[in-house]
Amino acid sequence: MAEKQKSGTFAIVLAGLVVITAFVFLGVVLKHKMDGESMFAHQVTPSEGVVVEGAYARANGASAKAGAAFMVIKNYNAQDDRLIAASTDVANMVELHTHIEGENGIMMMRPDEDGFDLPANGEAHLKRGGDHVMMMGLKHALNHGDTVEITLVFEKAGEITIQIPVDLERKPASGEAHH
Ligand SMILES: [Cu+2]
Repeated sequence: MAEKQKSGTFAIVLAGLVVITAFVFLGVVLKHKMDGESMFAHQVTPSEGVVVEGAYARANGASAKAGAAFMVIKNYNAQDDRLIAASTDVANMVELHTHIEGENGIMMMRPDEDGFDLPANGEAHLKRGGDHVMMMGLKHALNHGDTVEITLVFEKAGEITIQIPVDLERKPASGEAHH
């Protein structure tokens, strides 16, 4: 009888240990998930040698559902890099877009899945009628003078967050088409 009770107690203790171990494991997994909040946090190091200049954002009118951002990205590093993603709080979705000429000769924009080349010691020009950061599903109007925060994600340089002005008055540089 005493022997039976003993093994019964042992079984309960064992079951308890299994439960505790499971909870500890779950806790570790959850903590990991929260630490890795940013999708790219684990695979990039802080950016160095990549500089963004002349950036601005615009949208076509206060009721526009989408806006775009343009800039010059300079890579002072000796290795090629690539802009692979971007995000912002002002839009539901951000895509890297480029313009291609359609069958009818009309320029159309489409997502560039590969991202934008950023050659070693070179530049990437995001401009009207060319490559641009597309902000889709704007949560509010982009008013002239507003500031928009955009995080750019580079393959090697990692994340760079920039504050850029909404500029509805800037004209495309000569040779650039309207967005
Ligand atoms: Cu676009």
